[in-house]
Amino acid sequence: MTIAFSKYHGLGNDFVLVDNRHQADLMLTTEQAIKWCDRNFGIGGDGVIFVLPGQQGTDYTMRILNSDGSEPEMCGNGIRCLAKFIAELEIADGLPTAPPKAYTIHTLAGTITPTLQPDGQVTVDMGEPILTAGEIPTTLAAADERVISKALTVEQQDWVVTCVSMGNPHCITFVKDAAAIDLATIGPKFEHYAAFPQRTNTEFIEVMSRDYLKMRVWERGAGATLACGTGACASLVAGVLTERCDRAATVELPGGPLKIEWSAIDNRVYMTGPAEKVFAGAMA
Ligand code: ZDP
Repeated sequence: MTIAFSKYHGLGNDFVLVDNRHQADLMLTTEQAIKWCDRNFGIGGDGVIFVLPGQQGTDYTMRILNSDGSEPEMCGNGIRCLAKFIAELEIADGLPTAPPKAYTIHTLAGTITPTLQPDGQVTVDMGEPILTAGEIPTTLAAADERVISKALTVEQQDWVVTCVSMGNPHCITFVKDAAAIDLATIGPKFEHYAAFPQRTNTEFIEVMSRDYLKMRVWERGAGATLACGTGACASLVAGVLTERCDRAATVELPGGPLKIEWSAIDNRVYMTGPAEKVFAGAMA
């Protein structure tokens, strides 16, 4: 038996999407998902994303497995891809999908709402950032305190870090030269650092101006990727908390730019960026 999939990417952060709307259990085992993500022995991807029936009144549920098989709470680039995938499935079902069209999506990080824009971009209401150490989670501060500009020694180097959760954990460090960071060496040391009990995603940010950040990322469970939507949101929040940037900025990732805004009105973070279908197929 083969299972149909569609391959999408958001700024080069690439995912295999599976129409899992007819059942509440994932159609793939963890082992299958790992194999599908393998760029030599499988389809290739930073993760597999499943669209399942909605829960608690939402239109759909999203679940994602990282390329190492672990399950993150949220995925910013992935949910833009998911919105496009859902539109395609609904069109195939004969349902009207005229942008702007919003979907409510249940995730492990709560309800997230992507909206398809007439120009093909997707804007996502990513919810409110979580700033207390206990919830992120990190032990770099007391459970009810924030972690803003804390000194940390990783791999015999001194860093200053700010921690933010967008449902999933992020450790942000502002650097002079993001291109000079040896991600493959330093990334895993942050990911597995003892102060991050759920491991962490790590962003290295170079501030070009108050409304333009350059970012490189080492993702928990997926390694160096070309883009990370939750990471771009967390980095903008960290930039505002440390008074480095405005509440709205462009975050340039290796795969291209995202527009991020942390609203002063509702405290929610809004992300706008592209999502593209690459190909479809069926896999054993
Ligand atoms: O938190 C994690 O384990 C991440 N690897 C999840 C994926 C995040 C993603 N890159 C994003 O865009 O937010 C998909």
